[in-house]
Amino acid sequence: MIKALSKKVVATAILAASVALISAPASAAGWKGWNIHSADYPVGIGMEKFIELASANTDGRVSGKTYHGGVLGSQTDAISQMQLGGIEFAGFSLGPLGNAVPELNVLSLPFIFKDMDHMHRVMDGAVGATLSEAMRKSGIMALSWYDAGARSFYNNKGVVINKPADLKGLKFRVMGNPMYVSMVEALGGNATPMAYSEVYSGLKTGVIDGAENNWPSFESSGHYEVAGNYSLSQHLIIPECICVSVSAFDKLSDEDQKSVKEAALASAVLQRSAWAERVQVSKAIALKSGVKFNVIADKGAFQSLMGPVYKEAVQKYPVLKDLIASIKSVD
Ligand code: GTR
Repeated sequence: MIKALSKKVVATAILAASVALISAPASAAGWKGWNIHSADYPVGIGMEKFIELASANTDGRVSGKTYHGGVLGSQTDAISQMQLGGIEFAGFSLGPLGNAVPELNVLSLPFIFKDMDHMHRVMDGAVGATLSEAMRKSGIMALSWYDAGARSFYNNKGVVINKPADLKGLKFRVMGNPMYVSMVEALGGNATPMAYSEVYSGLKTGVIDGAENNWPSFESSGHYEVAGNYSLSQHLIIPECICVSVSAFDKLSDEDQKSVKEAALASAVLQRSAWAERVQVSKAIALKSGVKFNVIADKGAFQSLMGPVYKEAVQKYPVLKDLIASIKSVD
């Protein structure tokens, strides 16, 4: 009986496997997705929704799996992997992507956006479309924009940052884009680029005195356990994307491309609402654990030191001049 049953089970399994094989899409099966954060982080939630909808909308002609927690390497590694065809989709920060796409560096200019709403109006409008178009040349394209809040400074030296002079003598970790080094130096601090995965131990061992990030990353990475002062400078608002490899996307039919794009747009709606919730949760966790938090009353003092950063950026990337003007013209 047991033998007979197991034969039946095996036969059913073989049948199911062959049906799956026959119906498996030839072109876009098994897209690999990169995420630096955990699956329950807003980017992870968005990416899971994206691939689920992309698959449903294309009757399985597109399918894939998201690798969370940075197991596929740093963002710098993932960018080259996507350009070489090893990764098909990702939840990238547009900050470090500026190294591959000059236009994107406009988003790494400190205080370029008035607030999150302004950023949404810009990214969901003509500037967002221009940036998306510019990205294609790098082999990476953005299908929709995700939220990543505003980044603020935190440190493990007990310094309450209220004015630029408070950064003096502190060494901050920054993301891998030289613009952030210029930014911290213009404020009077020291900066060192470092991979995200190394920041926790850097803070713990004192290799760095501080870093800068949004509430969800400050909390989910555990940085709040080793850096007890968070000062709300909100100096950078850098969106993220559901990005796909141009070569993988171009292999799809027009209809499937449209479906995949729709999946990305729908996932962004979910990601943005998950983001808003997570900001509150993360802030509460950090404060409950004893993090000292201060609102910087005079952000103008920080802003007024950014002239050289803008100047250097425009000299290096002349294309930024018009983009800055376009962003400023959006109310
Ligand atoms: C996070 C962002 C990551 C990464 C990280 C960092 O806010 O979501 O993609 O850019 O910051 O500081 O490296």
